[in-house]
Amino acid sequence: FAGGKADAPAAGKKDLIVVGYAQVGAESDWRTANTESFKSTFVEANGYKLIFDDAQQKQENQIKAIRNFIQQDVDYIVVAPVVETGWETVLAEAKAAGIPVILSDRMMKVSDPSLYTCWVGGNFLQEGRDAAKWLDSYVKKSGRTNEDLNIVILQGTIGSSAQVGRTQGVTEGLAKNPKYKLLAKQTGEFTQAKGQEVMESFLKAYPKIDIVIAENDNMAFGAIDAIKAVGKKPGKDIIIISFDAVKEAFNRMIAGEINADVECNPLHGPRVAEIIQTLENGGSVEKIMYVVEEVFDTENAAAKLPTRKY
Ligand code: GYE
Repeated sequence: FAGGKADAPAAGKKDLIVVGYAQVGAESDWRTANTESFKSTFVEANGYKLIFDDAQQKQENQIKAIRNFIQQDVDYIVVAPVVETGWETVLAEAKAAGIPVILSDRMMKVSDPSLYTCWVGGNFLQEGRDAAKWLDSYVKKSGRTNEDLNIVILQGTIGSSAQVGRTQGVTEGLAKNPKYKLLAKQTGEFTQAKGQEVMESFLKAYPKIDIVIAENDNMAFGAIDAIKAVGKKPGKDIIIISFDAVKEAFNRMIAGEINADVECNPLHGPRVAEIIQTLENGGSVEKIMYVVEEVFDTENAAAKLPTRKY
């Protein structure tokens, strides 16, 4: 024959494992690092063929991508779900086709956990709690315990598990101290442009803002520009706490513009590959796998920067 599956693999060369990755989009530095992690891991030299789809932050696009993967009869489907809910139907279709679905990064809320194989990612609730804890220690150290502190939150994509967990962790923590006054929280969609826009409107609406909590670094970068534009000093006049801890955030901490950053590790490619290898070998994997993460601030940023991988 010429072509066709029958004569494809040469002797000794195993079939490639075909993986469809339904990615959220390209909204942030974190996301770029995550995409790169998958694209560099799932290569032919490692025995894979990757079909990559960028959903441009739209759930309907991700659902379409998953349906395409099913039609192409891929070996595994990996999803970083934009939002938590609304997945039952398409996951049931994957299950009926016998294709395992691995969730990575953000979580899904489904009534039947057998609809996906496992999940690996950051503990967003813990990250939110860690941000509030850092604020507590900052307030003590800087002797501001008797001050009323006005706080705004730039939230991520509403309904994404990264937003839900971080907002919950942060607001729980803030509620423990009556000196913390949460003025407003609003989504900046995890993007720099929207983060800047929302921060501009916060600065207009509230003459005294002491603390900004940005649910990712790119929104923090946008907020920094908005703060500078009104002649205030980010990191000094207004304390900034962020999430992700991408390289540029380390530069901003070193410059004193971001005060603290809660790490969220995007390098899930090798983790998902390990899961797939375990499954290929007939092994079983944990249902929920959290990645260990740290908190960085202006005190250790310079020392840590050389060790950072994203
Ligand atoms: O924090 C943000 C990205 O889901 C953890 O998505 C991820 C978040 C990350 O856009 O930068």
